Amino acid sequence: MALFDAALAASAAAVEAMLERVLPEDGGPERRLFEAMRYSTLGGGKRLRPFLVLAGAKLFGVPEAQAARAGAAVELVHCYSLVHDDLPAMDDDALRRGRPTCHIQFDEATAILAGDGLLTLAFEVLAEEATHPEPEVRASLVLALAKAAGAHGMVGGQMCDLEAETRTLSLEEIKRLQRMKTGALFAFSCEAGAILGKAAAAERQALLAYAEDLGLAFQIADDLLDAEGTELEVGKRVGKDAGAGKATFVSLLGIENARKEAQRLVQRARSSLAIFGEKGEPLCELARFVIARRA
Ligand code: GRG
Repeated sequence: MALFDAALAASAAAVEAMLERVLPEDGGPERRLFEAMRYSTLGGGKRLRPFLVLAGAKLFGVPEAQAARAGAAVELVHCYSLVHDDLPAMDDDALRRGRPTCHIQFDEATAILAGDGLLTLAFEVLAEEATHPEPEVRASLVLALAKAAGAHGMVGGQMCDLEAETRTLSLEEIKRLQRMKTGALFAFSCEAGAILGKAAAAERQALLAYAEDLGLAFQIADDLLDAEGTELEVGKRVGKDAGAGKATFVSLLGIENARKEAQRLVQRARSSLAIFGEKGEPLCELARFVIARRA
């Protein structure tokens, strides 16, 4: 586990250095926007999605500088989603990553613009030549991230999530919602390395199968933390789902069965990586981490 912690810290450091480089700073009258973008991106976070990009890219011998750009792009989209998710019109949260949320630290309009700025910057980073010398590869990355983040992916999932506040969803409906809301970005993160490294179809399929189970296991762990964790540990408000009367994996399965389901999914995620042999070990370790984490 110490080895995995070191690998996660190293990948986070590589991506944070890239984020530091690509995020705008200084500026004239728009300086406040730049500050809000940097505040929302550089202040903590586990950097799980960039880890998936870097570990996946390593399987195919992709240079780390290229992988770090794709990792930074997915983290920018993730951070934008958190900024918008915290807004009063959405979850209305004041605490994120142990600090005031963007609209509390700045103001609502600035938080909306900061989210917009982060989302569009992600595509700029992917489209730049430094991400990959071949335009087709860059276009594939842009397309995959657009699909994952958009109406058939994360944003669509968020819409379904809002609907979940007005009626009780079934387990199948919750799985679909979570595959879109959180799973799609996990899937992109796993696919990005395969796109950069022009992986064979079977390898790409294996990574996608891993990502699907990992995403659901991650969400069950998130539901468990919401039900059992403390605000201090998790760095954000907890007990939200029960408070909103929302059906979740935990409310439908119960704590024990939800935990067992997360373990089953992690086992299956790990078995999808068999094709990579020992080289798949960092991704196996990440799957274990995702359900053992306390934040
Ligand atoms: C366009 C208004 C608008 C919204 C965008 C908000 C949104 C669409 C989607 C929401 C996506 C979202 C917030 C999903 C929650 C996923 C989740 C549990 C995030 C926390 O992820 P971690 O644990 O966080 O990886 P850290 O802080 O470690 O990065």
